[in-house]
Amino acid sequence: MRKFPEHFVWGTATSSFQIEGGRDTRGESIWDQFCKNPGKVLNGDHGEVACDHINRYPEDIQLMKDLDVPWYRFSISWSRIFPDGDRVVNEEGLAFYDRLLTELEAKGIKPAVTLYHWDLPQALQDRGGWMNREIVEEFAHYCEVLFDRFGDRVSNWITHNEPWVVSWLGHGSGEHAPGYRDIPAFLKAAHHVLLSHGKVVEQFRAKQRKGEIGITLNLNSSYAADEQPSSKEAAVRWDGFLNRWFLDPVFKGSYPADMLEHYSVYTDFSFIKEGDLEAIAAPVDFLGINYYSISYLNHQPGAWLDAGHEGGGHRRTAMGWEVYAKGLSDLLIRLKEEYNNPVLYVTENGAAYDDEVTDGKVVDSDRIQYLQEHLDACLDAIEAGADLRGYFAWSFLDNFEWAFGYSKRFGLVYVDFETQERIPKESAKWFQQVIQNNGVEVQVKTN
Ligand code: IFM
Repeated sequence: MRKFPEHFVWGTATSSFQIEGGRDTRGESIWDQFCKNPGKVLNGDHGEVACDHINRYPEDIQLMKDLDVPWYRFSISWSRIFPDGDRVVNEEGLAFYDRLLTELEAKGIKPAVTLYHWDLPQALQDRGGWMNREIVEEFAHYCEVLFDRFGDRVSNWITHNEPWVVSWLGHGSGEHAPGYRDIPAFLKAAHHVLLSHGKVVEQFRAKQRKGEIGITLNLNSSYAADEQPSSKEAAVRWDGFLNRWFLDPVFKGSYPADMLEHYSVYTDFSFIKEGDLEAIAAPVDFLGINYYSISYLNHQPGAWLDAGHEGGGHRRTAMGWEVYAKGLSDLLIRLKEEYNNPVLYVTENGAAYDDEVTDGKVVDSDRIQYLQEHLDACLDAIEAGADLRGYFAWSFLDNFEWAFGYSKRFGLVYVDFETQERIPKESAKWFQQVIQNNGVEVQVKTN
């Protein structure tokens, strides 16, 4: 068995829109709207009920407790706190998170709270959402309300979950809410998301708030598909698009020069104002990393960034994502080397598979293998000096997987969406052993 360092943080993660439901007790969010657009979400699925966590949270937290999970990462729904996107607070919304925190405290489970996991109030979208610079002040105000209310009970705050997804999938490719397909909008939205992060960190420090604050980025390792110099260049561009465009401003206070040049055909960057980059680079206490898969690139003229995708020959999850755990250790080591050895948490890692219930059990060996290999990769990175302090499995429950609706199951706990029955999968019991041992049995590496 390979052991993790003492005090390593173990947890599971979820997000508000994906599990809460309770649509009638919050304002409309951009995802409620998006789900209504025919063809945007598989099977016309929506988040009105989801896992009904709004009502079932005591049962869910008891399950977490039974599985010995010491930390829980969840997000707060902005539209539950400010239903109309103005500054009129919904006390009932705050009361829900108050009850959730009380329940967690009663079970000895520590909270890590994400402030934005994609469910923007529709009323703010109607004012331009992340494309309108005013959103920065709105986000800062929303966060202040939460810090004031819960700051003595939450020690770990994450400003944003996956700015690349918010900006690119939401504004560039249009696969996510609000569904724009507009490159300048992508760049503007990305900047405002990053700026809002920086402003919130600045004010967290200025008010000398207790606890730690950071940001979660979805990062991957981008490799050249072959030895061609043009493939290597494509991999560098893809890395710039997915990773460096977000890492560099947060850790270096600048956008990467090569990407500024690539993007200059789309925008004059006039949305970047004096002082913005200093604000974005406000020192964070940690970087959260959501890691799932890798990319292999070659030169493909006409494709986005002239980058074509090749398979790497690895096995795939139900999302079609290739499983390559070494991509995670490569990434963690690279962050140590190129970004001044930041404190790191894997805030999401996991896999969707086509789980089935047989005789009341879900035997999800593929997921166990996925998790085992990625935990092994975490240990490789720690041995190589990466300052990795914790790991949160995605997800605690099967849930609403965005454009894929309820068709993709990432949970350690199976959810029957008809009856809302919860069944811990074999992977949940396996993860419990990992937590209890603070270590993982190592198998032969298959990649
Ligand atoms: O379900 C999502 C989550 O909301 C953000 N990170 C990736 C997960 C799997 O796609």
